[in-house]
Amino acid sequence: MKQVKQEESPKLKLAIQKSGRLHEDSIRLLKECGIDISNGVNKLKAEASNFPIEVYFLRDDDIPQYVEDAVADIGFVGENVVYEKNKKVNVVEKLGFGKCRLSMAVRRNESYQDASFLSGKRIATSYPVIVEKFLKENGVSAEIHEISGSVEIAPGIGLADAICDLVSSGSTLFMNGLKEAETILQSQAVLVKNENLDAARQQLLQRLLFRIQSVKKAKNNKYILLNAPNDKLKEIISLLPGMKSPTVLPLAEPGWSSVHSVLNENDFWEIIEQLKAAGAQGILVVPIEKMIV
Ligand code: PRT
Ligand code: ZN
Repeated sequence: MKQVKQEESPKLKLAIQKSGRLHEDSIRLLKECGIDISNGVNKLKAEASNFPIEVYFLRDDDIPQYVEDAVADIGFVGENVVYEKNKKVNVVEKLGFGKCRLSMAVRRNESYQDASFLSGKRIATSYPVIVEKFLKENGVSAEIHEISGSVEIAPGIGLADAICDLVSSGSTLFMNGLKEAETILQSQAVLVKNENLDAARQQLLQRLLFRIQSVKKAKNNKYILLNAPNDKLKEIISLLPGMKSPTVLPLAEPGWSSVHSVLNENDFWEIIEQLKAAGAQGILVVPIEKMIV
């Protein structure tokens, strides 16, 4: 009997870093999005059991190329890598982890005022494309030495007068007698996509993005519960934004109410102080797991 070939439903192919600084946060984000992947530490590929997605484990440097070539539909990768590789991919969403900055650094005793310091000097970096663009924008000509690792030792061994490298805490620079002179790029992990996703995959991406955005919003917000005397309610409510407006419930004790709301992490402490000053008591703050708005 002739078999009718079933049209396979599409899967979204996602590339993430195989190992390194972005690996665990990438897996965690998927998990927070409710996507369980069989652990494929020593594998190239893993499948999700509950979302049409296939995860490829790759070196971060290769991810932009794979996404441009549609070997992967989307990828999680640092903006620093995206801009350095300069491939044809679209940056769709910042992911909120892997934060760092790409900075110029010089010996601690040098006085760096601006990019003109670099004129005629030797700069060691793993980011020649970004550095060249920076020099061009600043009308400075300098010699770029591309090296792939341990860039921070270059000035100490006389290989360069300055370096351009990723910095997070700054301790690597400090330990090598260097200081951060100028930040040229703020970076974090981003979701990139192939420029020509078909409609079915674009729809899957929208579903994934909806989940990622809900996870990110939840992380930036806290749920707050407090008790307020009724004569102070108006003032207290005016301090609280809430998703629509705060929920107010009467307490068993006459003259008191319980107020529930959502606060943004950024103005959190300031609002708590104002709430206390306005007469709020028994303030409880709890994390939000997902936030669908
Ligand atoms: O094997 P693969 O090629 O995939 O990994 P990799 O070794 O190229 O990259 P990896 O895992 O080191 O970093 C992956 C991504 O993490 C980078 O592309 C950045 O987007 C992001 N990231 C965030 C960082 C840092 N913070 C960071 N601090 N990447 C590197 N560093 C290094 C930096 O190069 C320097 O050597 O950490 C040192 C500085 O750190 P501090 O804390 O001393 O300032
Ligand atoms: Zn790499």
